Amino acid sequence: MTPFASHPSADGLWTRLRAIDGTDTALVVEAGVIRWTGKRASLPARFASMRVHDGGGALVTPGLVDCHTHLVYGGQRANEFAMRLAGASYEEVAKAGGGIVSSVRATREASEDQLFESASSRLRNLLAEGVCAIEIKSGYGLALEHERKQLRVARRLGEAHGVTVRTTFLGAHALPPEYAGRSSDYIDLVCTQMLPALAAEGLVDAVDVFCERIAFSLEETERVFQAAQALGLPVKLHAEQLSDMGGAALAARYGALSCDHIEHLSAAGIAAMREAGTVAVLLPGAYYTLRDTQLPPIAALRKAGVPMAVSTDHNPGTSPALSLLLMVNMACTLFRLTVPEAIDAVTTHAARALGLQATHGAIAAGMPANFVLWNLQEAAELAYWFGQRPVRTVVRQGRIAEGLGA
Ligand code: DI6
Ligand code: FE
Repeated sequence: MTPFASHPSADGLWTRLRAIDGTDTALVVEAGVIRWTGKRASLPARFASMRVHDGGGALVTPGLVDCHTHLVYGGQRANEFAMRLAGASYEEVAKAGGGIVSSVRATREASEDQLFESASSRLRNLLAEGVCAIEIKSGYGLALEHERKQLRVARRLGEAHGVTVRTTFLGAHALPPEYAGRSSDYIDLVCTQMLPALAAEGLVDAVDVFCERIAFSLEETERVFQAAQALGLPVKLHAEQLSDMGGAALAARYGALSCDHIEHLSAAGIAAMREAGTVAVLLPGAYYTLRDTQLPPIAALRKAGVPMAVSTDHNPGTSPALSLLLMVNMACTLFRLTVPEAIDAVTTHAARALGLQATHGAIAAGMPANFVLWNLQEAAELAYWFGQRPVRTVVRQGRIAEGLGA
């Protein structure tokens, strides 16, 4: 693999670009940072002599942000997909020893290098589509050494591929088999040993819990949030995916960055999220794979002004999705997001769901250069096509990562 640091620098004047609103635009990159952006005609004279990158009229957007993934795991679960096609429900598969726990087995068996290789090949699909920042959760190790292995791989992926990675500790994803019937003891382990140790190693940017009747209760979720808060770590939550547990309101009380899934989110949950400034992360890939019929309360979220993000939720069980653009299409088609909402959902709002709004999800002076040139005429095409790879050029962390011979 070519080291990312040897990719060509994106420094210079990027011109003949079309902004999302259709206006003619240009931008200047210096030392990997966007120094200026605006109409070409108003380019300050001091930039006029810079090396020119001709955009050729391409549409330009901020680099995409995939704000909820479980990218690092061993094996895959196509067999369960087949079981569900033969009639089993997700919960039945989980109860029969499949589900998350089967990925836990495979993840524990895999070496760090094996996990790195398999996750790298998945990550390449996302990067080729313009992803410039990604969240990666643990949660398939469920024991200190294996959660550590997953999070170390996540950090390595960021370095090797030159992509911003935010790691999320999801030790409370499922009950490991050795703790069967001892959920409270496992949560103790998560709070008093796993999380403090991994945080001390600098491996944790945020903390998440799967709050659900097949996973952890509201009370257990709160214990994990308290442990995170004591360490000064932000929280997020897998909330109200299969039932209304009241998780979103709890997460909002802890100032959560985001509540994710939220198909069964209540009016009280929405109000609490609005108060706390918590982002609603919509995951159409899981909704689609599970053939869910309970739509997230989009109209109410919109009315309340809760920012909505969209992500792949890449995971081997409920969303083996490796295309964020496909999720954009699905968020529009299945959830009825408008095109501007769907674009914000994978840029500015997704960045906010990771606490990265100062550096990602927008094209603005002072931000690191993360942007994508698309072979498209208009912004609606980003949501309209599916299965197309319309990327022309990706500039990631100030380097030309894809296209232009990179
Ligand atoms: N919610 C999900 O949809 C995934 N995890 C979670 O907390 C499912 C993960 C899996 O089935 O492996
Ligand atoms: Fe998830």
